[in-house]
This record gives sequence, C-alpha cells and structure tokens, in this order.
Amino acid sequence: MNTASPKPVARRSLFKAGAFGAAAVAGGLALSACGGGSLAGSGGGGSSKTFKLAETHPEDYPTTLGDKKFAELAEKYTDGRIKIQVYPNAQLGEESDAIEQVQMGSIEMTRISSAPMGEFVPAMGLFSLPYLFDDADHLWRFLESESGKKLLGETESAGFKGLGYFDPGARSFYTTKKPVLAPADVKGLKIRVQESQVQIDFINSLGGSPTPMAYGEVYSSLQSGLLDGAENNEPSYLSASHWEVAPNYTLDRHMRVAEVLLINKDTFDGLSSEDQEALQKAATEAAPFQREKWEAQVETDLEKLRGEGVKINEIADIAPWREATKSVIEKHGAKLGEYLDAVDELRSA
Ligand code: GTR
Repeated sequence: MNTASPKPVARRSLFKAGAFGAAAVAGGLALSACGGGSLAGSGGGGSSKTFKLAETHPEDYPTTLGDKKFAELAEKYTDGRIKIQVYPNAQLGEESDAIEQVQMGSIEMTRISSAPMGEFVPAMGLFSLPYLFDDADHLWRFLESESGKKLLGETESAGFKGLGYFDPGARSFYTTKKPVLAPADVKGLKIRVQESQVQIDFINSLGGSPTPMAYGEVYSSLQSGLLDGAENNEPSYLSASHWEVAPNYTLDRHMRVAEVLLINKDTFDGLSSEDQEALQKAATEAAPFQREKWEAQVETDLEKLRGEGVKINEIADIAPWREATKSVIEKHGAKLGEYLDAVDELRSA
C-alpha cells in the first residue's frame, strides 16, 4: 500500500449520477466538523469526548446491538473519557453519505457495509465477489487472519481507521413475482444492488439489470415495480419489511459482505495511545458478541418469515451459479490477488 499517495477522491459519481441520489445529509452535524468529537465538561475537572456512530439498521438489529456493546465497552475501558452515541435507522444519512461524513470527520464513526466502502477503498470489494466464502466460519477465518487485518488497515489510505469486523450473514435473492431458482432466472430482472461496482458486475454476469440504490429506497422501489428484486441477508430482509413486497426468497447465499467498524483516522490519531488501545479492545470484544446475536437472529428470522408465508427456496448446488458469475472474479481478481490467495488457503483450514 502506498501511504505517500494523496487520499483517493471518493468514487461516488457513478452512483450520484443515477436516479437514486443518496439521502440528504442529516442536519445539525456541522458543529463537530473538526472530527475530534464534542468536548463536554464532566464537572469534576476531567473532560469526556462524545463520538457519533452512524448505523443504518434499527435499534434491535444485531449490528446495532454490536455497536452498543462496543460503545459500552469503550466507555468502560476509557474510564468514561470516550462516550459513543449510536444513531440507528440511518438518522445520520444513508451509507455512502455516512462514509463520506466519517471521511471528512463530521461524524466520527460508523458501522458500515464493506460493499459501499469498496468505492473508497477498492480492496474492500473483495467481500462483494460472488460465492467466495464457503460459510461463516470460512469468512471469519479470513477476517481474523493477518490478511483480513491488513485489508482492514487499507482503510487508512482513505482517511479511516478500521477497528474491526462484524458478521454480515449471507446475501440472497428475493423477487416480487417469480422466484429465482437458477442463474438463468435473473436474466432481464431489475435487481437492486448496493453501491458497489463489483455487485453491478455480478448482476450483469447473470444477464440482469443492476440498479445501485440506497438501502432506504428499496422498499418503495420494489413496491412500485421499479425493481423486480433485491438481495440481502435474513435480518435485513425481515427488518426492512422487504418480504412484504418481494415474498420469494432464494437462499443462494451469494455474498458475505463483511460489516466494518470505522473511525475517522485523524480523530483516532488524536487520541492518547491508552485510549486508542481501549477503543481497539472494545471493538475486538464486541465482535464475538455481535456474531452470537447474529446467529441467533438468523434462525428466528427464518421462522418468522415462514410464518408470514414467505416462500423460501434453498439452492442445493451453487456450482452453476459460480460458473455463471466467474467473470466477476476474473475482472476484479487481479487487484485483489493476495487477498484471494489467502481466502483460498483458508478454505478448509
Ligand atoms: C445490510 C447491511 C447494511 C446495508 C444493507 C444494504 O445487509 O448490513 O449495512 O449495507 O445491507 O443492502 O444496503
């Protein structure tokens, strides 16, 4: 990684130019534009900083629970010097905006999907490569490896400090009319993707029409017929109510798009080494907590979805899907070579 190069300009034009502009930036944030967090006297002579953490999901969603665990531990390990206020439900903006705000320092932290991060830190595109990880254990072997840590470190070249990963589950297709049961079924369908070039290429490889769009716009676009389908993990599909308008769910588990806990790099660098270590420790300990919550929730969510009458299809053999989409790995593999090698080495560790 070339640390001497200037910060890459955020590659948002592809998506901003589309019909689906990102949500307006939440107001009232300009006051903390220095990126150092707000300073609040603690009354007793010391002072504490309060950092905002942007989260797209609702209060009780597993990543939000992970954020809150992280916040609780961070406050504890810094003896109250750092407080983290979690803002769920995309209150601080949709994800691409949240990333930009953390990059600028107007929000200090976010829990974010690595898919839109890939437009700021290209190596993060790894997690959007289709059918790459065999299962959650394989993903976690990679995330916890030296290679996974190095990848997280690449966020520094874009003005972030990656503190850790959370479990993303596996993304699968859902459609409004016909279920998608074979690769050929995606042909001609308008499928929402995250704001990620790799995911655009994925849908193109299946002959579909990829539509990058902010998460908050997906429900109404499925409802109005602007989209024929989208794709996500079970907790997102349920909590965002997408199942109501796209009740055919096909568990092909095409991607495990790691969730990332990020802080503005200047904010992090401005902390004492003691507080830096405390934040790192809090993030490391919040990860297994979040993973546990995740696994429990996927099970109960599938039951709830079945109870609502959602048609859930399992794909027994993903070999034809892998074959149909291999051009995506060929196209993006060159720049991700060392990470792809590590993923392969960890395949059946
Ligand atoms: C979810 C992820 C969110 C968001 C969303 C999306 O699985 O946790 O951060 O990226 O997908 O599809 O936009």
